[in-house]
Amino acid sequence: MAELGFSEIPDGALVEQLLHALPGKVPLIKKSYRPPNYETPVEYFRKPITPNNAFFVRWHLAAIPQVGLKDWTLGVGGESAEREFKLTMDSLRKDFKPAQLTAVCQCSGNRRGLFEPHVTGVEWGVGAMGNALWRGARLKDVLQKAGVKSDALEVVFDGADHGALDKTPDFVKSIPIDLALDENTLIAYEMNGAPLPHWNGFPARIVVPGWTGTYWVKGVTSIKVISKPEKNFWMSAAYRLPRGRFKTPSYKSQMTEANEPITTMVVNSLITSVRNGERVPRGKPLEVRGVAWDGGAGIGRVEVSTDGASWAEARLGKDLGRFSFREFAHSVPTRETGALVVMARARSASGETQVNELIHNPAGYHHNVIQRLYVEIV
Ligand SMILES: Nc1nc2c(c(=O)[nH]1)N[C@H]1C(S)=C(S)[C@@H](COP(=O)(O)O)O[C@H]1N2
Ligand SMILES: [Mo]
Repeated sequence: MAELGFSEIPDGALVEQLLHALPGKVPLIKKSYRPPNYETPVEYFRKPITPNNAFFVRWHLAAIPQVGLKDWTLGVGGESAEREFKLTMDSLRKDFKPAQLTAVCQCSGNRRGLFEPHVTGVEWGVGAMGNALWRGARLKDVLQKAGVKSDALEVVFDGADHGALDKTPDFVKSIPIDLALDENTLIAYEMNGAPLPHWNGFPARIVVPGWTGTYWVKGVTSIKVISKPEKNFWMSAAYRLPRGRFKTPSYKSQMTEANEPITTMVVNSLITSVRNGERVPRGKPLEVRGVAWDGGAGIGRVEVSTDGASWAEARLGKDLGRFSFREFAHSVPTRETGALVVMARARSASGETQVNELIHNPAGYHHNVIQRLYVEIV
């Protein structure tokens, strides 16, 4: 903010590892203050649900208005909707049957800071993600009320935030019409049984389970059904991957010769019980625990290795649904002193596995390289 002596900081220019608490949040790892980009420290992933006050914060634009419930309305319409109307929070809560599901929200660029060679953008570590129980109206029910015309192609969302000095294009995102009509796509007004924190999209956000966080528009104020591909900076230039580089579904109406939008998350895992460089007394079993997730198939299995050659199947925790974190645990005996390399490899129910080598892409997305944590048994 100006009073702190910052001018506008371009996305990702300020690389910091300071812990700092935004109002209503516990101290998180600050990447930039304006716009606010804060990641969750690893310790909060030791439980499968990420608390609201520790949930990561990612904004592209610096002006994020404090939305009052009395002033907030959600406009629904667009050229491919039969009707146009505005919803209040009261009507969103009362006129549509509430639905809930547990789902991971992960930034496309989570782990970008681990890319080698280095790419520009917010230099995230491993914590630009969180898992929560989301409750709200199904988007399809709201769209049904509006009436979806047969030429509908995409549904586009806008939030209350905008660029400072109007230099940056407004953050607007669209999803394919079939995904918008999927029963799991929500307009969420609760997160883990409480209203959404301001930083995570109060009073309502779009929840697109399985898809990366960029489509989960926060502080949503407008939903439009459109018949042509949405073309704005955030759809046409940002959040794109070289065509065919990942085995994720395509967003057909948004493909170009060169690239395509990012869609679902790739399978991944995070070890939460072992610190790189940790020294463990011989004879005490090494507990390897963590969470695994993917783009919506669900986790099939997680394997653990301490030598990079042999893999043992870990126990999986409670199934909280195919869009959720899945806990895993494996106990490794430590009979001899010496170095171990602790690795976890998740496999989705559809057979995708984490990779050994980084799949490079210019924007630094989809980092799911198997972690290697070195432990010394002493
Ligand atoms: N209105 C608005 N919604 C947004 C964004 C934004 O900048 N503005 N960022 C998106 C991106 S890129 C991500 S990763 C998620 C982050 O959600 P969180 O801040 O609740 O963790 O919000 C998404 N929704
Ligand atoms: Mo993101």
